Amino acid sequence: MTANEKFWDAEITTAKRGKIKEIQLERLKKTVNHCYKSNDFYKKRLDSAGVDPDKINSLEDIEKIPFTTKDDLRDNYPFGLFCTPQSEVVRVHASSGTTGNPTVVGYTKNDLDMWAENLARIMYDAGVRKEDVIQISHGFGLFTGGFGFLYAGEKIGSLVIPISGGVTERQLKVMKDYKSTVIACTPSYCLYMAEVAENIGIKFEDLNLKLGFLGGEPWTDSMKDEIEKRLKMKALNSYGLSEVMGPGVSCECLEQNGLHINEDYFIAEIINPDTEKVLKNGEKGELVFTSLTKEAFPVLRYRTKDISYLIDEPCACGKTFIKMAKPIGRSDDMLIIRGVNIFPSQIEEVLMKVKDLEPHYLIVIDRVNYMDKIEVWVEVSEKIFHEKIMDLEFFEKSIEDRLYSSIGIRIKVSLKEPKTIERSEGKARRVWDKRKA
Ligand code: DLL
Repeated sequence: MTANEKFWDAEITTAKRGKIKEIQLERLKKTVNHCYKSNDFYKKRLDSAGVDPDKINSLEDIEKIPFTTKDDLRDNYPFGLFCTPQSEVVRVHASSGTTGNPTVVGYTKNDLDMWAENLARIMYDAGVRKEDVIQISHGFGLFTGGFGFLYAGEKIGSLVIPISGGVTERQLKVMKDYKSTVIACTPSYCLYMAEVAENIGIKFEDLNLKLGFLGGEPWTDSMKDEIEKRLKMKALNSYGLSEVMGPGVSCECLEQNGLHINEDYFIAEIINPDTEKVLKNGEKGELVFTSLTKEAFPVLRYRTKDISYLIDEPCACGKTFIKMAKPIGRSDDMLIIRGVNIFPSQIEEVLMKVKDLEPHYLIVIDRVNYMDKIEVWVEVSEKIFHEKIMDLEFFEKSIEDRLYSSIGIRIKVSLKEPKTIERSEGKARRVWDKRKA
């Protein structure tokens, strides 16, 4: 691998599709064999589906392999799906496990190196260089966000600030004093930083930020516009999940119209979540990933529950890796209200386009007299709240109409005083479901 001026590894990221598929097939065969030979769970699964790992002859054969789910990970808690002896595993990460056993994932030394390579490539291709100063405001700990960016930044040779999330005034001081040029955090945290900066009189136009790798949660194009406007930087959508690796599975290039998947390390499929049938490129469904090089914790057809679609068209950036559309949310975050399926991101898309609203909202679901009720709390700007220059009731009704014409059901809007909705330093909570309380 040799980096050129534009690409970290042009030989692979701009390779012909046929070449990429060749690499994928060779690595898929290896991975299926590795799982089969080193792990009882996978052996039983493959045997019961009649899959002979030595008979994977084409990429289409992947469809014969059974899916792996989060429940499989939980049932084998903590280390049951590891495919190397524990002595080879040098790191674990885990989900928070608020709804059951956490899911634990392991990495060998090679896995950590591969992770760094994946994300370094993404960042370098978006313009990050040795001279850059990368502020990592993702959490460090069992969450994968912080460490992924740390390894990648160091691999490029940039100066990395592992500041983690929180203590926002200090974050901003560091950003100013150390002249951070790149930031990695959740999009909701960016907006919180923008608000704190305004309060303490820091202006982003006076800082050096130029690029953000933002992810860990769903966010809309309108949110991107807001972040770019307020933080005076380009905001790229970065996607990943611990089960598959962490951040670095896919990310937008500077064209910002889809997230290139690191296809020499992962095969992506989209399935219909109900029938499990594989869908065509362009059709919306659940993302499924198979890892191609992982040693300690390979995954075969892991069902992510994230809803997206694949975009197989040439990209002006020059990379030939297929793209995925930004995930609109997880199937288990989808709200079904009076028979209509809604993702919180659809509500966000509407709210963010309304002038005089702040980008802070909470969707509140309740059941009253056996009927589901949906309400959205959203903050208004300081100006219209304090100067009372608008009839707020009329304003609420006009937002309700906009939501209705875009989503198709009536959602009650409740305008809130500025700075009353909880801010997020990591993944934002967008829904409060009182039915589950
Ligand atoms: O959130 C990994 C990550 C860290 C990605 C930092 C990007 C930046 P988990 O905690 O395992 O890992 O959560 C993974 O978060 O299945 C999605 O539902 C959601 N998610 C992550 N990135 C995005 C994104 C990390 N860009 C889960 N857009 C995933 C939408 C995202 N959802």
